[in-house]
Amino acid sequence: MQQFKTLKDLPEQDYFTGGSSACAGCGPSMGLKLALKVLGPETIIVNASGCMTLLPLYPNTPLKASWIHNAIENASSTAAGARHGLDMLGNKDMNVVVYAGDGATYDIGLASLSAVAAKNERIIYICYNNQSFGNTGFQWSTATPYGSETKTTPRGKNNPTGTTAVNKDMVKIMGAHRVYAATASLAYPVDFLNKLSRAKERDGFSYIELLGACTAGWNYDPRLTIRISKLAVRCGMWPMYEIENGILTLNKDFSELKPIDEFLKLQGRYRALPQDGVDRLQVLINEHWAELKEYNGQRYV
Ligand SMILES: Cc1ncc(C[n+]2csc(CCOP(=O)(O)OP(=O)(O)O)c2C)c(N)n1
Ligand code: SF4
Ligand SMILES: [Mg+2]
Repeated sequence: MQQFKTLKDLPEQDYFTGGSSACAGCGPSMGLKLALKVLGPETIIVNASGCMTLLPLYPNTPLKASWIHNAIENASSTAAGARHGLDMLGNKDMNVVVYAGDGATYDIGLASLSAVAAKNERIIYICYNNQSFGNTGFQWSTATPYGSETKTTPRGKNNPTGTTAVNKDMVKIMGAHRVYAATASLAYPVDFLNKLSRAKERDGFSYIELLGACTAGWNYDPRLTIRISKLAVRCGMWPMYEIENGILTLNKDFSELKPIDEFLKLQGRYRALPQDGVDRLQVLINEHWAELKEYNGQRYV
């Protein structure tokens, strides 16, 4: 298994080159660029409709790997079909990777994802989570965090909180499918690549969820993508952990979390969140962090 220790170990070769139509500083694009460094050109990327769908538009593509775009509902089923076809041809080496957003993963494509994970198909599923239905104008998804403002959960006189629902715990749900499930961050590329490298070697389904900072939807300066990604981890908004055979391992442990305010204040989607909303969000984060610390190294699901 290919193992990376420092940033210097990251392959120089890029399979995601110039000519992308995504926003400057787009986190999900950076994620795909990194992922292809370890997956390589012998990869079929199965994409569910979302922002990334606009990367390859015939006859142009910034990608040096194969790409299948399909409906939001069924990226997982398409990937399973591709895997079976390759297996029948005796091609075990080609990677089949789903690259889908949170709306496609948590919401519209959840049924097919669950079925394919339950069958433990040999697929790597990467959910790039920008915490909204981004491509259609930043609407609420079940991955949207409490207190964040979206087009369909706007702040107003009657609802100063914006999003009042608490986001779904998708990594736990996938861990409960008894597959490999992990979080990843653009601020920790070595960890992300090692998780992918491991997933590549596994004889079964792997689910990796990457926090995909979204400059347009989260409303921040594009230069801050990595800083915001790092703060998400340090503030406990995006804990780094993995679940394998139901056992939880915390990959980045901190004796103390930074206050969530440090993450919030850089983004327009939290502007005007009242203090009681910030406090409630901090409680939710602390509870989740305490749960992860408690189960670290033990059966979690
Ligand atoms: C069944 C269905 N409903 C709605 C749409 C319209 N649609 C296209 S992209 C998109 C957003 C998908 O959100 P997400 O999966 O989070 O990806 P992102 O746009 O954030 O990259 C939606 C709703 C669609 N293509 N199919
Ligand atoms: S809207 Fe967000 S996810 Fe979509 S291309 Fe722009 S930065 Fe990337
Ligand atoms: Mg999204």
